[in-house]
Amino acid sequence: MANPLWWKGAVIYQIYPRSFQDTNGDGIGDIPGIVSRLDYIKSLGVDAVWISPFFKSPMKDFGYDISDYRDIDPIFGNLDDFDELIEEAHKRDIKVIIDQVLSHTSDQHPWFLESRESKNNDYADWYVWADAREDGTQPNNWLSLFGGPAWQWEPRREQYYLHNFLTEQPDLNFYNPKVRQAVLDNVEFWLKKGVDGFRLDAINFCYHDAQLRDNPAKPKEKRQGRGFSTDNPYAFQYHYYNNTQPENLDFIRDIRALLNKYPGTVALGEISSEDSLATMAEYTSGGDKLHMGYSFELLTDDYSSRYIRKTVETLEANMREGWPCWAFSNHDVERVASRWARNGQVNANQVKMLTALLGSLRGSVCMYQGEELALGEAEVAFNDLQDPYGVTFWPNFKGRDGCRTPMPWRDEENAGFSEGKPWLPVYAEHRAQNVAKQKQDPESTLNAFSEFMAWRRTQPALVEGSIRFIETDEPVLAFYREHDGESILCCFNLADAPATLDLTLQPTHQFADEISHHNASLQGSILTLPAFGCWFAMV
Ligand code: TEU
Ligand code: CA
Repeated sequence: MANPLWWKGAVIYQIYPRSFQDTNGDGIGDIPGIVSRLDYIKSLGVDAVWISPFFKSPMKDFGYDISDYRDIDPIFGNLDDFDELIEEAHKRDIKVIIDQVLSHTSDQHPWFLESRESKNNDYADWYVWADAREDGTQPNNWLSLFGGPAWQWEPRREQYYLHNFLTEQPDLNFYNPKVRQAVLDNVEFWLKKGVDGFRLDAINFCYHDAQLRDNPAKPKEKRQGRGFSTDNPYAFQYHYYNNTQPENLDFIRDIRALLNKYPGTVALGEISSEDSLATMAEYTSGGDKLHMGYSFELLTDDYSSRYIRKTVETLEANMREGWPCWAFSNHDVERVASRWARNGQVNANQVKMLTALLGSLRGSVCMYQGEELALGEAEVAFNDLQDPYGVTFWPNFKGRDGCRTPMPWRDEENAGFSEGKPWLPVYAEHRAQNVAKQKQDPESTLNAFSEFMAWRRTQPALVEGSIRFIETDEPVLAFYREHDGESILCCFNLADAPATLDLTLQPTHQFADEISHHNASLQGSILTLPAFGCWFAMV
């Protein structure tokens, strides 16, 4: 019997399908491309894939604007290809998590095309419609994350509709029970297809404040950008009312009840609220809501050991029943290899250490395609830019294309990604970091990644143990993972110069060979970690 709790401590490899592997030369990655790379994914030693959206879409937000929830966009293939993907992944014991974008649809979705026509059609109340204020302006001060007001005027109805993201992504009205049921039916369609779970996009955005109250202003010193620049006016408000309403919890319970009918399936919620650590705890509590919350807290610029420890401890303290999911990179933020680089230089040893650190935190982890290769953020010229978010805020914020460029597989034109012209150029520096080359090199980050993951699997304390930090000074971070009477001490040097730690203990076993890429040495009680080194020992 398969383990229904497979997701606890799982390593989840995130695939951005447009940029993974193209098989038909149109320059866009596709589902057959993912199938063709399943052996590679297996060799990484990961448990699951999370695939960003591949549903029918006008692609204004590259698939996060869905016009048919039950079909594959022809760019990516068809439903038969998807069935094959599930079958081939499962043959290799790889679980498949797919994205579900429930809070909004595309403006080309049939529900919206009907809804916008009049105030009394069958779908009139399926989206969030509101009258203009007396002077004709928007109903309130809510903003779109991607720029401008969150309200778009619709002349057919002479009303505004709400969109938290692009104008082409109208928000569904979850106060309408028909909407909730229709959304759940779409989710069930994929459960019946045999998926193992969902990453629930922007799941705290389903409900808005029914009274449409204005969001309060946020003082300058409180503004911070997680994935968006602090000069985006979105950062100038507290988003108390346009998302994270208490009603969300009821809907999440409905999702969980549905998943419970399909044992072994999992819900990983993307939560980006004002206080996302507290919200994550709330959204994953009680055993009747999300299985896992996806934390944004390590997608920030701060990599100090102080910050990482505080973040993890705060979440642990809040989250008693829930299970966290950590990530350093995804398709929305600058890749960690450059975001946390010193002097702008991607450093292979740092990336090896970060892989080990992420893989040692308590929780599940998402590793984004290319993280195993130490890919840094690509520079994308304005003329090549695809992301509308980047186009709006250029050059202060360059958008998300820099983390979305194609995977480099081989050292050749277009890096083995496509026979045609890629939708975003392959980044020249990435070509030299290609998979084929790294496979040959015993010291590569790719091999360090697979070796670490293979070793991690043999250590239940790392997969499911508790976490307890010890006092350290910058730049060292150290904690115990404990499980069933076994205790592994995990130490990391976050800086580009050697550092020491006084341990006053004698390990029963040091893991040196297993993680040979991270050489450290213990003399007496003094542990010396080389630049970006790490060290593991059984104590
Ligand atoms: O992102 C939603 C989201 O809230 C994050 O982008 C977050 O707001 C941002 O990083 C700042 O905190 C999801 C998808 O990941 C993104 O690609 C889509 O564009 C967006 O939803 C709309 O569907
Ligand atoms: Ca293709």
